[in-house]
Amino acid sequence: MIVSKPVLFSAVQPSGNLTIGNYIGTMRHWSILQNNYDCFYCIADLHSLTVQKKNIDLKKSILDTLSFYLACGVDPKKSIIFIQSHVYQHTQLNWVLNCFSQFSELLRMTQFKAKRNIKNNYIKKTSVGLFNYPILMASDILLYQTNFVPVGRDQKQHIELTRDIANYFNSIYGNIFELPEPLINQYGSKIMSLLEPNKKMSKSDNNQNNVIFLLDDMNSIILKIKNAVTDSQIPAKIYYNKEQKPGISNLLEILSTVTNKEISVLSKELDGMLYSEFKNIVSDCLCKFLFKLQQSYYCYRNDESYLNKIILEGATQAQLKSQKVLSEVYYKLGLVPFF
Ligand code: AQP
Repeated sequence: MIVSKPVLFSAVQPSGNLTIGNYIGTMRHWSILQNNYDCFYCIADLHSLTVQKKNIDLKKSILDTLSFYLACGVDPKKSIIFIQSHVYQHTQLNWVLNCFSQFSELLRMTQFKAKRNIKNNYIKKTSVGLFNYPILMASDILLYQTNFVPVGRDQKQHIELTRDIANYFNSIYGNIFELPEPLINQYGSKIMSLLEPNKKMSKSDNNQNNVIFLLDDMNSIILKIKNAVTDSQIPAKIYYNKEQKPGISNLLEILSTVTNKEISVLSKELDGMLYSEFKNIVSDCLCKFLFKLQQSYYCYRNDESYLNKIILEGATQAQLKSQKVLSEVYYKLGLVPFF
């Protein structure tokens, strides 16, 4: 008897250079998860159109993102890796789900409220796409009968919305969609900006010193960590408490990921150290970790024919899987099948 594995879907928008936040919040888990789940790893290129940025080479950014997926250990023999715009079913289901989503619910989305206020690096307009992108995200997830979605904490509300939309559709047409659950880790699910540790670290931050990019050179990493905001507690103490010590806690979460050590273990090891000594350890470990990741990244990035092969195979497999669900949805809606 073949026992099917639970389905897992995850995606990153190629909306700029990937950050250590994207890695810690989601991508670091992907290689392990692919052993126990049927994984769909999507490059959400259509999502990155929602906020139009100056100076972004989308094609390059898509291939960069794919190369990082591979460098993080995603294996195309175990997982389906694809580009969202290559699987037309996403935008087709998107339209249907638009018609089953509540305007008032979308108005509550905190990411929309936050992003519409960011101006400097963007063309100063709020697109309809930015407003309804959570519905495209719901389509991405529901098309594969997804059970689990590993995400950073900022995306939790969008998964709840996805469940609401699926529930509403199911209540009318029967149990068509699986209801997805978010997978959110206790630590690292919201890596904060280095200079403003109360704000999420984001690829599109105007201040690059707020962000560790996965492709940062070693000198920049050392400088950025050295300048990271901590606190003025006397005597200085290194321990984890996100409310009282957001800067130190953020650095601890980063250190924990790159050393693969529990925060409780690190707190004991670092007890009594000066903040400057602690920062040296963080930048040293981070540099070693990112240097290795970057080496692997460049091996893939320099082989575009291999990347194109993966893109083609991934799209073919994802189209096959998603068409089944889309056809069922169209059938339930009473649309005439196209032969
Ligand atoms: N700072 C973060 N800490 C933990 N997880 C994070 N994620 C993003 N930033 C952090 C998670 O990474 C996944 C992919 O994110 P995305 O690129 O699709 O969208 P985003 O959340 O809008 O990411 P950014 O970096 O903030 O991009 P921009 O600046 O373009 O909006 C998601 O699971 C996300 O939670």
